[in-house]
Amino acid sequence: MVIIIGLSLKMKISAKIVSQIYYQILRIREIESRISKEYTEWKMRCPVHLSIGQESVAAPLSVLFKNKKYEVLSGHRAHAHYLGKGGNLFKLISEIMGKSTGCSGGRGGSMHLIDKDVGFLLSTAIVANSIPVAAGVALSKKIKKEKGLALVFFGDGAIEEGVFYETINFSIIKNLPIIFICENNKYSVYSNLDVRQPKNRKIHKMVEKIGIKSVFSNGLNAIEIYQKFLYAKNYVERKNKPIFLEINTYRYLEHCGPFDDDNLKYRPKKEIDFWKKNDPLTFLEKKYDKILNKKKINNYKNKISNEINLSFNKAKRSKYPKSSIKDKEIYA
Ligand SMILES: Cc1ncc(C[n+]2csc(CCOP(=O)(O)OP(=O)(O)O)c2C)c(N)n1
Ligand SMILES: [Mg+2]
Repeated sequence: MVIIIGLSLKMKISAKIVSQIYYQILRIREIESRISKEYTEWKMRCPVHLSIGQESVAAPLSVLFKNKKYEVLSGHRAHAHYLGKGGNLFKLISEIMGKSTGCSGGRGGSMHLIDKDVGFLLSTAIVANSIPVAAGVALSKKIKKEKGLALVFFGDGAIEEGVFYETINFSIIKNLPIIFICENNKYSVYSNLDVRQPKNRKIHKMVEKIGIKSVFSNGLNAIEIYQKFLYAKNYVERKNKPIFLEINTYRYLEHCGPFDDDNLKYRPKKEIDFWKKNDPLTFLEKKYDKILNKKKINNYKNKISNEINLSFNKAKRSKYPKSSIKDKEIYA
């Protein structure tokens, strides 16, 4: 099958792309699940915001944006983006364990991942904080006439911060090479969008009215997400303009931590069941059953399991940073 690359949303998809996207979703799922499982062993002490359920948003990075000319910034829920971008699993686990072999030297933890070697510039605990920084990255690229673009991931809660609107405005005026990705999981901690934003608001439609091209993707279908990312990439690279992408998705676990918190009942059971029934992995397995057969999936699982075992064991054996460097490269 051929992929028609262009500014059309009607693209054919190859078996290779389906397999690559599925593999990356599965890989992120298995890694996040292992973090969740091992968290109670007290080897990881920093807070973790896991992306189980939301993996398909990050998966296209591994196919479309691996090159270092594409620079990624993220927020507090960043493991998936780091992994999708080609971040090293051993360095991620080391970082969460606070080891010197971590991507941020063991001093950042889960919410402060930095790995310039793969074009992952930063993640931050302050909601919306990375949005203006990403515009700065894009502006710098434009001034220096560098190839590539900036991608910034944030949640539906981040668009409630003033800096989001300032940055969208600035990026339109300056024609910045940037993709804004709003990962809409409907919740900011325990609060549903209903109590935070006007009823029936469609975020991408509201943002489009500011004057930026906006695209929505159904988060249930990872291949649609991939197609929308490809469209966004072509749009920015050919038109030299910014674009906004809203993807609806759902987190399975608690806002922060390794467990589920369904007992708190802030999310209707019907809603949780709907998303889990339409899990991104099951969706792809059903839709592309000829490509994603049992043998292939088992091979993938074995490969991923080996990678996870090696990385976790090596991270556990690694050393903590020396106290003499405790004041270096720290910002507050
Ligand atoms: C400026 C700021 N306000 C509040 C918080 C506390 N806080 C941390 S995560 C979060 C929820 C953000 O929701 P969203 O942006 O939708 O991301 P999600 O957790 O759903 O991925 C909040 C309010 C913070 N870290 N920074
Ligand atoms: Mg959210």
